[in-house]
Amino acid sequence: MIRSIGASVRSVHVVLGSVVALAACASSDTSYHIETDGPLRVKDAWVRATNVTGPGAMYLTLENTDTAAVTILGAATPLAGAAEFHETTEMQGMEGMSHMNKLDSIPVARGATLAMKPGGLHIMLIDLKKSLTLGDTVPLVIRLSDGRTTSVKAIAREQ
Ligand SMILES: [Cu+2]
Repeated sequence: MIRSIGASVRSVHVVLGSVVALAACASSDTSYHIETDGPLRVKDAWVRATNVTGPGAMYLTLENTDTAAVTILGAATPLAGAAEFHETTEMQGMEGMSHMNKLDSIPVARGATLAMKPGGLHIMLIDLKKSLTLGDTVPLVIRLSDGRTTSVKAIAREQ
């Protein structure tokens, strides 16, 4: 199983194709940075470099190495007003348009891996407090329903 998405989903916003095309580019970076802290093992965490303040997007792969299922409830970074877990989906019958749903909780089964990448699951950084230039580090803390946290450091890159 690659991932399981929580049932608790609500609609946040609709974005036009031009924005989404940017987000759909697959990563070609080969860096394989692994961080282990708490019950989640995180690797290859990155944010899209942006020279404007506004929403940013973070991607990472996490594995639940705990002895039981965990539930992700949220995330926070000092560099943004809010960090939300979103999933991008194509809107049926409306070419070029996609839709982002905010996930209020994300269950991750024991041993399961959750891959966040452009065009799918991502962490939206809302109200970025500074531009993200190549090589910048963005710290983020992921919060679980049992109160535990996992710290992540994401590197800014182009895609
Ligand atoms: Cu989003």
